Amino acid sequence: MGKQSDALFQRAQELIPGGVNSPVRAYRGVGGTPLFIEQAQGSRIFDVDNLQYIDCVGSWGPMILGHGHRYVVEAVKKAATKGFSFGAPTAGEVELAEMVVAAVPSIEMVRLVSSGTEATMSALRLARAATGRDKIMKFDGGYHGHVDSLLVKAGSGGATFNVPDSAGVPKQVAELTISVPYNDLEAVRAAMSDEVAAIIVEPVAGNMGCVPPQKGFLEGLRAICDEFGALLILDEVMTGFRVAYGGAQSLYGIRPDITTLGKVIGGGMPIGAYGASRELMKLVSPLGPMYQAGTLSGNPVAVTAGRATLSVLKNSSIYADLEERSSEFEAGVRAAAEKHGVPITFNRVGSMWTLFFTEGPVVDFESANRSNREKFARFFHLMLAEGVYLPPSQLEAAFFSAAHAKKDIHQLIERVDRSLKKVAWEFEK
Ligand code: KE4
Repeated sequence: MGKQSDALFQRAQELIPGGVNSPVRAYRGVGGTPLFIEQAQGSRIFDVDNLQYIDCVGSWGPMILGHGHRYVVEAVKKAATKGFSFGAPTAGEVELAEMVVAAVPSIEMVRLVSSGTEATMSALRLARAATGRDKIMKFDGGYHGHVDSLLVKAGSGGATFNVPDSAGVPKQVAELTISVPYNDLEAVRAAMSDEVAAIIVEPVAGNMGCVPPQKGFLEGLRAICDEFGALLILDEVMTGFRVAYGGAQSLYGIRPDITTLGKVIGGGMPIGAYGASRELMKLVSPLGPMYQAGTLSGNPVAVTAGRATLSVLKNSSIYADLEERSSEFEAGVRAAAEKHGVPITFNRVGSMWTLFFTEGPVVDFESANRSNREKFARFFHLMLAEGVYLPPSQLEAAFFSAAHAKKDIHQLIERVDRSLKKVAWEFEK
């Protein structure tokens, strides 16, 4: 794409596996050289060759306000001058905890960590400590971070690279994880037992592409967990404060036992969190026997970014605006696909969405995998050339932010139209 990105990628590949610090960034799912990003502002991202793109990745979810939101930047600048890290409690952590507890009714107590992976890893340990059971149930194509127990039939990069079961996970550990198809309550019931400590689920799947829960699915998981004495973990790292201020659980009216959070609550800085009832969280050290710790947990600068982000989101019209613009975009994409005769499925919840190159419906990992990845890869590069930065994998969700103005949406629809016209010409003739 650009000379500087090419040169940097050459250097990076000598020093960092795949030249990236997270696999999906390497464009293995779409081919070509990843863009190296120099800066971003609002809905736009700029690469090191100073080429500009409308950003539909938003750092994989965190940047719901758009890049460089003035209030957040000023708050972080101020916090940084007071000190980066103390390894001691700070008032900001109490305030962020109060905001999370106030926003998510199922959370009475919360522990801050530094990534979504740490959050889900801790949530599993808490569920096992609380139930005394070892088995975990997850869903094919579900991705919950790179936790050993959860790198079984994993989505996101695992699925993109066709390595859903990671090397290096001991067989004895992997055998404790049961994975069944998403949206399939019969399969859950058939695989369920009183050895299962918890079912962990993305309440809206985002790591096999965006796959919403079918009617009754989440309610069914709640009932099955209650019947078998297992805990329900809603992994809201992606959906928390994204699909609604109270997360997917507030949207669908589901009360989990444990919730994991990340991304938006850090506003782009490294934060994760897990929360539950007071009774469950009293098991967590130093109160109880379940150990979890972190040098930078509750980092004051990261926490400031999160607090500032949530305070802008709270009581704002942002979610309504995101819904309106995202649905306008969806209508435009559907019309363009229809006009050019390209079979697609468009799944969306709020401002998280995926355009699948398959007739659909896409309701689980198997149907998501029926997508034509070659078409997606071509579409990805056509859109990149049009100045649109999409997630470099068919099996990832895309995101809009509050900074995506109506004009951005209109430009995006025009660019999708031109790109789908070319895809039609190249694949559908
Ligand atoms: P992190 O450890 O990457 O902060 O969070 C892991 C995680 C947990 N749960 C859900 C539902 C997630 O979506 C994620 C991370 N999402 C991916 C995007 N598919 C992060 C992008 C990446 O791996 O580079």
